[in-house]
Amino acid sequence: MKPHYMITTPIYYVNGSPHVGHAYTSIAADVLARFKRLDGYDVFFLTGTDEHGQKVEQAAQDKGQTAQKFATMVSAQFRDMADQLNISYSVFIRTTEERHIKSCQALWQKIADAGYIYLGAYEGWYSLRDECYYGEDELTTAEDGRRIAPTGAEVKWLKEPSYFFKLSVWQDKLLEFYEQHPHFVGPESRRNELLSFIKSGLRDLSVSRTSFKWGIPVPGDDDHVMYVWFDALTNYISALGYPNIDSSDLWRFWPADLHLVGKEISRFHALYWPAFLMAAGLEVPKRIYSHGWWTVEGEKMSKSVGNVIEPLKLVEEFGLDPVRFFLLREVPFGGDGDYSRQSLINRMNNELANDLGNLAQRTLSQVMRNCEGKLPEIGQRNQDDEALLAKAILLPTLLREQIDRQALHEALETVWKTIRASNAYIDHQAPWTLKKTDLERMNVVLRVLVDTLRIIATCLQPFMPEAMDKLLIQLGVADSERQLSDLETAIPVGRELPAPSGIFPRFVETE
Ligand code: ME8
Repeated sequence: MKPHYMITTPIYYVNGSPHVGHAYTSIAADVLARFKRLDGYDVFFLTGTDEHGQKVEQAAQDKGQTAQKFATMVSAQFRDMADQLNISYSVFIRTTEERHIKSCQALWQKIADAGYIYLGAYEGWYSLRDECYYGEDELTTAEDGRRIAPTGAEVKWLKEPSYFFKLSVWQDKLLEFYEQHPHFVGPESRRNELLSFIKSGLRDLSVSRTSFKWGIPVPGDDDHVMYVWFDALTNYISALGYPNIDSSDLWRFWPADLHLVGKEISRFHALYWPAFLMAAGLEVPKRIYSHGWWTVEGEKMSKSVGNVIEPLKLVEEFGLDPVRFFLLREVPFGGDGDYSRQSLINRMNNELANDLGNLAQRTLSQVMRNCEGKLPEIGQRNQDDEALLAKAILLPTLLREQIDRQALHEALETVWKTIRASNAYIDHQAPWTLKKTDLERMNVVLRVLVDTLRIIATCLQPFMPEAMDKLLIQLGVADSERQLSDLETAIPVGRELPAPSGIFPRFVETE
């Protein structure tokens, strides 16, 4: 029996096309999912689209379309993006699917039956853009008198009948939960923020709307549709077959191991969602990790500035794996990052083409030329050989721990340290001169390099699946030998390697 692991991305709003921010979360989640599979886990990886709510209704109206048709079109763009980015999702959920709607209504009913939902009236400062209310103390006033939310969105005074979720009664339970699960929220700074938010006092949460129709009807009261966040968060269990938890084979994946989200939605995931689940008597996910936000050449990405980076255009120009690598290598995961074309090109040329690409090329071309293209014997190793191999052999252990902390940038830096050490080793050992002086030693050096490259390529598969597939083929590693656990078994001496070819071309600006 394999251990199991469930990971999710946010489900993306279909009010606009996918951009590099969405691609970032999906790629990061994909790396984590692939790493867990590589390590022998049975992985359930969920992504999808969030299709209800006033923002979507309005975006559809602006385009003169029905909300359903518009949502279907934009959802297809998100799915296409996921496919083109090689995102290995298990299920792509849409919140307009019947199974999801039924699931939300069942969850609502369960919470209402338990006494945690009541009808009241809501009035307050509402932001259409953020789809939430703000307190007076959170607002600023613009020069023209408009009231502005901390996100920069305009707010308007709104009054409507509304169902409320009794969030206030969960305050102590949440605090207790946070105390008992110190790793529930990452990074640490986010956990502290959320803790002080809880301690400042939780108010009941308005969970229905009457001001628009594009949403899931509240059971027993068709005048109300569910607040889009109640609807959206439920995707994480509707995809597993909730409420049919006894008959659904997928329910074994609950509670999820990780909800990966952007930092702006951590409150929804780390407060409201656990409270809903506790109220329904369900288990709470194990961890919520929020990563930072990307800006573009120092500016916030926005349609009006015209600086939105489309992920598929990046891929077209630079190739998929270099883009995946760049996004995860460039900034510490959890912190904010800035996209700049030049830094992408630098990473591609320095770290992919020079550091890793050349190492592979230099090693494999010599095996081809000087060992008849066959894997040399392990032979008699000296201290230098053992030191490099010891570094490489340690990689899976180091990476496991880093991946479980979502420290993706650290994982890459760890691998790159071994790549740099391998380059220093090849320069120092100079197998090209050993060819003339000591053939036996040359064989040992080349074998050490091939074995080190095999470990490096195996560990990098989650980050750059296509490029590492190419490299592993060139290293003579069969499909059935690519799990972390396979690294304990040496590739037999004499295995024939195919002719090597470049894996990471240098990027040269054309004009
Ligand atoms: O919030 N930098 O959907 P959304 C980094 N439907 N990540 C970014 C980003 C940026 N500039 N822009 C977007 C929603 N993201 C809800 C979620 S979940 C139950 C419901 C990523 O389309 C990041 O993951 O606004 C962020 O949390 C998500 O896209 C927001 O996507």
